[in-house]
Amino acid sequence: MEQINNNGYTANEIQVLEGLEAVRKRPGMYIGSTSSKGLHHLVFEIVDNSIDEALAGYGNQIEVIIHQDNSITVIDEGRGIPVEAHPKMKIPAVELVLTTLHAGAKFGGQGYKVSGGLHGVGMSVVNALSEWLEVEVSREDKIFHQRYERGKTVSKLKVIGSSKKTGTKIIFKPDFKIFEELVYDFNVLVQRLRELSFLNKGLKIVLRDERDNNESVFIHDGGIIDFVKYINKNKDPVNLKVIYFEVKKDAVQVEVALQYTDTYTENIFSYANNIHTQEGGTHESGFKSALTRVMNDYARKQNIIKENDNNLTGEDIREGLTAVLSVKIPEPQFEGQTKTKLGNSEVRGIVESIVNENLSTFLEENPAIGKKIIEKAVFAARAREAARKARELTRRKNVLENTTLPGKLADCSIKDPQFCEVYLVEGDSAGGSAKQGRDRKFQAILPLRGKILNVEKARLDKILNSEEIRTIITAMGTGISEDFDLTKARYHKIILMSDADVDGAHIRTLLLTFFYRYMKPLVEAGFVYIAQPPLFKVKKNKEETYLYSDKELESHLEKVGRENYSIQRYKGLGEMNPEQLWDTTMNPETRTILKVNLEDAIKADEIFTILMGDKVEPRREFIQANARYVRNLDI
Ligand code: 0RA
Repeated sequence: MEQINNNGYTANEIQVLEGLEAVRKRPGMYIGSTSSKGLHHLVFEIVDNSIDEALAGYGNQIEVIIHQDNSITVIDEGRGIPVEAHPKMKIPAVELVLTTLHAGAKFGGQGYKVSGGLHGVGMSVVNALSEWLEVEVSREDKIFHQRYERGKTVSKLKVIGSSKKTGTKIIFKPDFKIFEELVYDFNVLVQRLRELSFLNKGLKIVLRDERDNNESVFIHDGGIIDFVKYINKNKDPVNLKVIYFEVKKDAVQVEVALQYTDTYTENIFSYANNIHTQEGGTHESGFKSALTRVMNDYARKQNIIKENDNNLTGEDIREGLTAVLSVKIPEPQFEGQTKTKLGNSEVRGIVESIVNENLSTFLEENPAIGKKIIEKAVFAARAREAARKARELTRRKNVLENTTLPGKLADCSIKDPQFCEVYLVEGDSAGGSAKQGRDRKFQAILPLRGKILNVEKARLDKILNSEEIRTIITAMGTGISEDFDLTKARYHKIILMSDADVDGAHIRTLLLTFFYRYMKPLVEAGFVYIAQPPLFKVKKNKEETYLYSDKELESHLEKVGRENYSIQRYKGLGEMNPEQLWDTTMNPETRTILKVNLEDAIKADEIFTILMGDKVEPRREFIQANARYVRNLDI
């Protein structure tokens, strides 16, 4: 006879419950964090399962609803989670899936399981971390229902109605005992659901927010072709029609979409089983080598590059390229620091041969487009050669002057970069105050004169001709682009400090654009910050208070009473003396600095293209739409 404890569970099942207790004890191990990120992760975990069902050919619509109380419903039109009793455990399969770690894999393990990928912790983790969760399965003409609380079953699986349709509906409320943040951000869900709809063509995803009756519907019959168009919507294309092919080989499904634009940046977004492989991997390297090879072969065949000319480099060929590469494979292996690098070695050759064959064919059939693309790459190669010469010149100059560091940099005395910070300061006068006010042990100051070159509108050779930019590069110590080396960074905090006015905002954006385009790993490492100087000083009797926003000013004035006070509005950093600058903006004990976070590379690319690129109309729209958030953003 089986031991039954006072919860009414059998010994077998107790083990199951203990499994989920582990999830509640260390949620971070299963969903990364209990911050807002983890909270949103719960939704994606459920949605991934519905997408697996759709990819297996069952159902093509998924609905996500945010309720008033921030509980979430996910509905799909798949087969419905099986309900029959597990032969050994004697509990319904659906209950097992929701109360056992990794039980999902035991059922119908066919097809490409997204849920076997990066996150793939299974729906039981969502259940464990929810105050409550209810499931409704429509199957066999019936609707089944079951409820759980904090991962524990609280009601039997019951038939609550009948239905001719099939599908699964899951409602859950994230547990306030687990999560630091309980409010869902519509835009965070939009971002990922839109991405999923691009990656799974024809799949309709509806997102409804009952808190403010907002709704977005995502459906892209063009799949990743639409994705590329979306990324390029504010750029001018070289090939109007997106190049696309989709091929399946040895259970590996490969989809490629690409379009060249007249920009200078390379944008390759690669995915494996719907997971953005930020660190690349075998699929991406297979793609890149095929692209380089096909383009060079074609250029030689067309006699655009001659017998004695060098080959075009991969970088020349990828200048201005936007590509989405999506592979779906049975058992993806994720490696790398953030587990976003595809490791399956067999995928490299498969992608490489597919791209070789299909891209060659495309170029043969579309010679006019092929010629345009090759000519662009040849131009890029020339510019790169000019840049290389400029760079060598810079190197040689530095050697001649016998000092790598620019004269106007006031360096810090400590040498361990981990503890060092550098302030890039707008203007010589603020630079002077900062030099006097700083703690010279660990704070370096680099004053910048006025606006740096807009790197979005220039190629590398021109960029390197700018003295201001060369100064920044030498001060950072890392080199740029292909020469960039994060381990050589001289400071682990790079703090942009500019005036709180229109020009200051412009300078900040120019600097950010430069760091994003030429020293991206520095941004990704979280080394780039924005200083927050105060906007106001309120003086009442002898007491002075610094305030950092209009809102702060308002609530401060409520407190002190609106009599006998004076307000000073700071327009520039130069209006503060060294001591004030230290107290308000530079002292690590009291200052606030904003870390520049570019987790979403697509969004970041879009913002920089819009803000710094050629087109005026999207820029105006962006600024109008974001005016409330970005004070004084004027480009
Ligand atoms: C296991 C087996 C089968 C379907 C599912 C799981 C399934 C899971 C989820 C999660 C959300 N929606 C879902 N839809 C289906 C196959 C069942 C069969 O063969 O009928």
